Amino acid sequence: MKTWRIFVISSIFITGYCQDVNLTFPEHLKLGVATASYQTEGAWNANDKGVNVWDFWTHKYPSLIADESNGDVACDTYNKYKEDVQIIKNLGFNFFRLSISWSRILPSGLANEISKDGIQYYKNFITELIANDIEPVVSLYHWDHPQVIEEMGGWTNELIVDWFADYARIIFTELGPYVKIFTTINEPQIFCSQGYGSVKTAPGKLLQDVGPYLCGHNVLKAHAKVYHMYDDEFRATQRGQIGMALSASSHYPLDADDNVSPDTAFQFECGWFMNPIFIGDYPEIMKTRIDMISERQGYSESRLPRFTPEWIAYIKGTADYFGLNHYSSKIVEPDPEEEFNVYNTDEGIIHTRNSTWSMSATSWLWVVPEGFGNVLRKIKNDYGDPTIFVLENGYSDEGELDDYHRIEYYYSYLKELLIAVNRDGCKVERYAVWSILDNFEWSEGYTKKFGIIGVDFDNPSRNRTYKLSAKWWEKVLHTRTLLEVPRSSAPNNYTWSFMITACCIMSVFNYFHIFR
Ligand code: GBH
Repeated sequence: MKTWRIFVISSIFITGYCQDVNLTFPEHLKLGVATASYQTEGAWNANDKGVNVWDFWTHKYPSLIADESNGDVACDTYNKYKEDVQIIKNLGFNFFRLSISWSRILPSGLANEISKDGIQYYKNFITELIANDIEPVVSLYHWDHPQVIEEMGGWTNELIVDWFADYARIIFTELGPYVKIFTTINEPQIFCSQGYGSVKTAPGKLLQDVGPYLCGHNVLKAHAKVYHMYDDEFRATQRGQIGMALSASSHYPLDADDNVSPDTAFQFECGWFMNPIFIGDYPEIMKTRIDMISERQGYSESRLPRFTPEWIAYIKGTADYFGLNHYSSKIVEPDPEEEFNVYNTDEGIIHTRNSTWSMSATSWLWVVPEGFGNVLRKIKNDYGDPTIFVLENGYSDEGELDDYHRIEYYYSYLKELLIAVNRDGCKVERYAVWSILDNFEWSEGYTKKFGIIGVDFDNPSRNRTYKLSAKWWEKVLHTRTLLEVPRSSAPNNYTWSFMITACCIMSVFNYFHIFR
């Protein structure tokens, strides 16, 4: 009887611990960190660097930034990149995602004048990474185009397609020999809708309704042109991969029977760019809704511009991987006012959250680990099982050094990632932490921190400090296994439910034992 009892109790524990998930990172899944030029570099006027839209915007309208700050110095990565490379090497990350500042390479915005200093800075940075066994992953554009280009209309002027391609050719020529992964453009849906339809991000032009789609249209053309240029002029010798990065949330319906709203929300957020690239042309739901609403608003033509069949074919297939930035999820429902023929937004969706989701320091970032797995599976199913690079994933707080919540976030999200990869076969080959350093968080200034390394922004030397999450990551990287959140952290739901179940089963067993 006693042996039996021991057997039952130990099986409860064993089933508790041996979850059905393989928590080991497969060999082909490389782990890295991500940053962006304006958010980290500083040196905004070093040598001949030109002014970009974020320099101009933060200097002219400081009140639009939460703490009235800017990226003039930021993390001073421009001067401290060697120190950062050592940190990344010691932690054991496989790759480093950085972006290039267009106006540091082309002070006049255009290709007539190339900055030797700009090229040299990135060459030094990238060769330093390679010398330390860290793979460079390079974005050509993370929101900071030259102000002079903006004066000429920025992303709303179709000529930017050629200007961007000229800039890209210089990067491929100078840096392409060292770089195997390029991202053309980071999160166009954010800078197109917020930069050309609101004052949330530079250039902050209120071209409501029309501007965002015009921007998106030129982004897709510019991306495709650069992709084809890489194919024609560089791929044979450089043999790299090139794609675009989009942020995509998971969407859950408020009403379980609503099987339309989640996909509609996804199409307006991600399909806007990924449908033309992976499937061909804008998503049907965007075309029908924007056409219909534009007509009701009295426009003579749809606010969503159309591609010719030639452009549709030219854009389709221009990605060697699906670049995904993922942070959070949303609850969605149809806007009830549409029943009365009131159209408040093009997508016609109300976004809320589930009250059980815990929050970060950032208003839109709720912790919903299962949403990560969902979005990976949706990409696999909807876009033909592409290679996926997760190029950003992270959590914000107020800057605590004992950042248990950040570790819990990474633990729970990575577990979902491993389920999607090891169980469901999602082809994820890169995963990047956003971010290695606390940095300039756009309109939130330095008030929100995403780093696993803290930066002292009050100190001119911008000292770096390891947070607990960096130390946790170091262990994960050295074992290539997802490790439990350190003990002193509050038990998570899983631990609680496991303990309660174990107690119940044991009492039931005792009950029978006594009355037998
Ligand atoms: C990333 O974008 C950026 O690429 C990176 O530069 C940035 O530092 C990082 O996020 C952290 O913010 O629900 O209407 O309030 C994330 C893009 C922008 C996606 C805001 C979610 C919510 C808009 N996110 N968006 S809303």
